[in-house]
Parts: sequence; C-alpha cells; structure tokens
Amino acid sequence: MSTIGQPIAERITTTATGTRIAAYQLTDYLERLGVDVVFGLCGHTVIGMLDALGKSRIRFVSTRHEQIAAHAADGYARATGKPGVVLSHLGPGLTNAATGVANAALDSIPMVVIAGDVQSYFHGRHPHQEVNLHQDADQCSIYRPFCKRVYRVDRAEDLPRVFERAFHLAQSGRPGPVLVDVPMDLFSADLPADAFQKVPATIARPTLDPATAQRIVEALAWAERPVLYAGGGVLSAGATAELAALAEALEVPVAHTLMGKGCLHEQHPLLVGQTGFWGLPIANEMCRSADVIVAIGTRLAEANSSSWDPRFTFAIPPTRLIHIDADATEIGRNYQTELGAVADAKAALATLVAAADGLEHRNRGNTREEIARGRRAFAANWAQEWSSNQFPMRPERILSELRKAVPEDGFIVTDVGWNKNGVAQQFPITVPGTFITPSGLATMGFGPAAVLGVKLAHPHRAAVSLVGDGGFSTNPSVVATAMEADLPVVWLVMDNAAFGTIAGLESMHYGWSFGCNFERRGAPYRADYAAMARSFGARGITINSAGELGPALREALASDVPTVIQAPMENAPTPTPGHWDINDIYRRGD
Ligand SMILES: Cc1ncc(C[n+]2csc(CCOP(=O)(O)OP(=O)(O)O)c2C)c(N)n1
Repeated sequence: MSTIGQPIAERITTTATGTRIAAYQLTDYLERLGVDVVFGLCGHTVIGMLDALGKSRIRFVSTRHEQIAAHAADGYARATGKPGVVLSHLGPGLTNAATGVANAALDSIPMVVIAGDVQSYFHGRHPHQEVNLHQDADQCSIYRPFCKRVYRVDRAEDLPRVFERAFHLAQSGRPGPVLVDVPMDLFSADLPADAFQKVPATIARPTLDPATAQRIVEALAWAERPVLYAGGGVLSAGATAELAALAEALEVPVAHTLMGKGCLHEQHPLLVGQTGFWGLPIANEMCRSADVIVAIGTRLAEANSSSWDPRFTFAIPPTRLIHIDADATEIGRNYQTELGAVADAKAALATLVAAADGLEHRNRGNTREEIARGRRAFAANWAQEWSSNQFPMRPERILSELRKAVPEDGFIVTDVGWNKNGVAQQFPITVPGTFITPSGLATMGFGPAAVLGVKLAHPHRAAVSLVGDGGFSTNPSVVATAMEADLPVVWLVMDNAAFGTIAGLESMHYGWSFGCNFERRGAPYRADYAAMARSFGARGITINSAGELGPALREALASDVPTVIQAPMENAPTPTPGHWDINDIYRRGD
C-alpha cells in the first residue's frame, strides 16, 4: 500500500498492515548504528531521506558543495574513529562528491555514501540528471576505483541487507568508503516495520601469533640499527601507547610517515621524525642505514619513501623489512619483504610489547644522542625564521604563532602545500590524532572542509585549518556552512598569491611560474578573504605585521564565531631533504 501523499504524522507511524516507509526505517537504523551526523546536499532524489532525517535525532549538516560534505564527513571520521556518512543527490551531486570520497579512500577512512538515484522504473531511459552517455544508468561506476564496494539497490527489500553490509565493510579490515546508490522511489517504499534487524558484527581484530611475535621482537632486539616505522594505521588503531612501549622496551628509534605524525610525543627521545621528500635528514639517514625495519600500518608510499630510490630513504634490501598491515595487498608491493603479517596495529603492537617483556637487546650505544643531534641540526636551519618579523611573513613564523596559540589537544587540519609539508616537518605535535592531513590523494580543498567535521566531533577543542590561499579559495563556501552549523572553526590562510608549491617547483626547473601565480594584468592578485568572511557574517582578520598574528589567533580561538585569518606570506619552499623522482623528468627547451 503506497502511503505517499498522506499527512506526515500518518506516514511516520506504522500502518495497519505493519509496514513503514523505508526512509524512516533507514534513519532509525542509522541512529541505532550510532550515526549522529550526516553531511550532504539536497536534490530531488533525496528529499524523502531529508524529511526522515529532519524528524530524527541525527544532525544534518547541509553544505554548499558535495565535495565539502565528503571532506567534512572524512574529518569527522578521522576525529571520532566512526564512519562518516554522506547524503548526496545523483549525477552532479555524486560527481562533485567523488573527490572527497576518493580522498577518504586513499587515507583508509571509513565512510558510507548514500546517493539518491533516478526512479527505478526509469533505469536506462536516460531521465533527468542520470549519468548515462555511453553506459546506461551507471553513475556507480564512477566510484568503483576507490570504493570498497559499490551497491546499487534494485528492490526496497534489499535496503536493510545492503546497509548492514555497507557499515560492516566501511569499518572492517582496511577501512574505506562504501557507496549505496538508492533509486528515489525506494526511499518512499513500504517495508515491514521490523525490516532493519541485522546490525554489523563486532569484529575481533586480527593479531600476531606468538611465534611470529617472537620472531619480530628478536629481530628487533638483536639488530644493530633497527627502526620502527609507523604509518597512519598506528594512529587510527589508537596504538600509540603500545608503539612507545615497544620502542622503549627494545630501545628502537621510531620514524614515521606523513599520516604517522603524532605516533610518539614530539619530545620523546626515540622519535626520529618523518621520512621522505619532505622528511628530516636524520629520519632518512637512520632508515637508509637500518639493518631491520619493522613497518606498521603504512603502505610505504612514494612521497615518504623518496620515490623508492635506495639512495635516499630506504635501502631494502640489504635492510630486512618486516611489514605489519591490515591489508595483505600492501605487503611486498614496492619492497622485498622478509616477513609480512596481516594484523591490526594495536593488537599486533600489544602482542609485540608482551613478547618483548624481559627480552634482552643489543646495546644501542649513543642512539638517543644521534637522534637529538640530527633533529637539532635540521631545526637550526629555520630557528631564526621561527621568530622572523619579516612581512609578508615567513611561513615558519606562522607555524610558531600557531603552535603557541593552539592548545596541545587542539586540532591542526592542513590542506596541501606549505601548510602540510611544513607542519609535517617542523611543527611539534604532542597529542596523537591532533594532526589531520590529506595524504594519499593530497586533495587541495580538503583542509578547510574537513575542519568542519573535526569541530563537530569535538566542539570543546580548538580546530584550525591551516591552508594556502589556493586551497582556501577552491571552495570558500565552507564559511557559510560553518555559520549555518554554528561551528566556530578558524581558517588560517597562508596567502602567497600563488599555488605556491607548484610555482616553486616550476620556477626551480623552468625559471618561471607560468600558470601557478594569481595575477591580474601582470600584477599579483590578492582576494580579500577576511572581507569575504565578514560578508558571510563570520569574522575576518587581515594580518598587517608579523606581530599581529598571535593575538589574532588567540582572539579567533576564544570566539564563538567562525573566523578567517588572512596572513600574507612569502612564497618560500619547504626544505626537501629526500628525493622525488619527478625532479629528474622536467626538461627545459627554448
Ligand atoms: C585538487 C588538486 N589540484 C591540484 C593539486 C596540485 N597541487 C599540489 S600543491 C598545490 C598548490 C597549493 O596552493 P596553496 O593552497 O596556495 O598552498 P601553497 O602551495 O601556496 O602553500 C597544487 C595546485 C592538488 N594537490 N589537488
């Protein structure tokens, strides 16, 4: 029996025949799964869901662009460990969201994307907004390369089963996004009132068997120059305490990837730092000269591995690599691996800590001094810039003011550019999980939107998006969303009137930055982002001298209104102690 057209009150309650409209049941189910926020943007295909969401306890954050919704859901997932949930219209909505969903996928972030689709009975007839040019009604295929599963639901009866699978898959094994594509008439269909029964299983995470754990701790204990190499998997598993315990038990230095930053307290004497192109020389050096590396929760990605060139970061072999990861497909991808173990980082590290208990290890000599000396020597390169009064500002001074103003448990959400590379290399992080950054897809536009989800997850902690003017201006409607959702975030815009990182790269190889600078009629072009923020009803602050930034940041963090701070900055490159193979490709002609 169709209930469409009936008054709302009647639609929400169960009918005499014991049925209830699918959208209301689905929303109840989301509540039961612990979903407390959905990020999205409306369209005619999802109005049925919006009505149900509006009458539920779930908060709906309406963005002005679906990419923002996906990044915000991604930020929320990173800050909570729960799956981010996105609601998107078909066609242009889903294609807009694709970048944000792909960004989450490449960083292993759990996410469920609910997409409305055309009416099921118009499938293949090329109705309004259907993506269908060379393939009938196949918008899902756009998501196939980066989603763990892409479901198109053909019958309303399948909705409960498919959503249970979607939430199970998004969170199990290596987390990632799942798309559920729902023809709009299915949201309005009747289902038995108890249709959504099954919930995802609680998963016991895989760990190391005792013999494997013994083999790994002994390899570490008796190695001459061992290194523990931590990736984002260590942080997402909440395994930083276990990592520190293992490092201390066997006196092993800890290097990390971009997403592994925060795996040890910045002052920990065994913390070496990030490896790779934008890493620290001491981290590259210790990894390159290690005899045993135990890598955990990382895919040994190109940027962190200096394009896998053995002269710079990892020389494997002769270094013996032991690799622990949730995803078997990552093991052995780029390096000869002596031992691979498919395990959860926390469970594996806890097992290793237990196995290392009381185990003797080789004398590490002056390892701690070697680390301290290496870190000090590199930091000396920018020590002076840290307090530079230069204006437009030095990027390092911006970092130093940010570090002083933001409490240690505050979130720094970067974009791509100097912000990401500079923070990863030079900015002290002491509380795990407070550094949030786009690594795998490295999406410009991630930070200013992801910070919304982070703030929503932790309203009482500071949340700052450190972003370049290029990244900020990709989608400045984030300010409108922050105002509507009442999220007092701070965007600190490092304004160098350019896509600075690429401008620097081009200039280094070609002597100019064609296509990378913001210019009008040959002169630098600067938008007034602070004024733009005010036009949204938010606060906007323009920095006119280096000394103004600290007070502006404190004022912004104390405010209950979203604030854009625009800090003019010199376009200075981030130091690159490692290697990126692209630099060998560029050739300059006449
Ligand atoms: C969506 C997207 N397009 C292009 C790039 C390539 N890219 C990497 S860094 C960068 C420049 C970023 O400029 P800005 O935000 O101003 O920061 P800056 O480099 O000046 O610090 C670009 C375009 C990207 N990462 N993502």
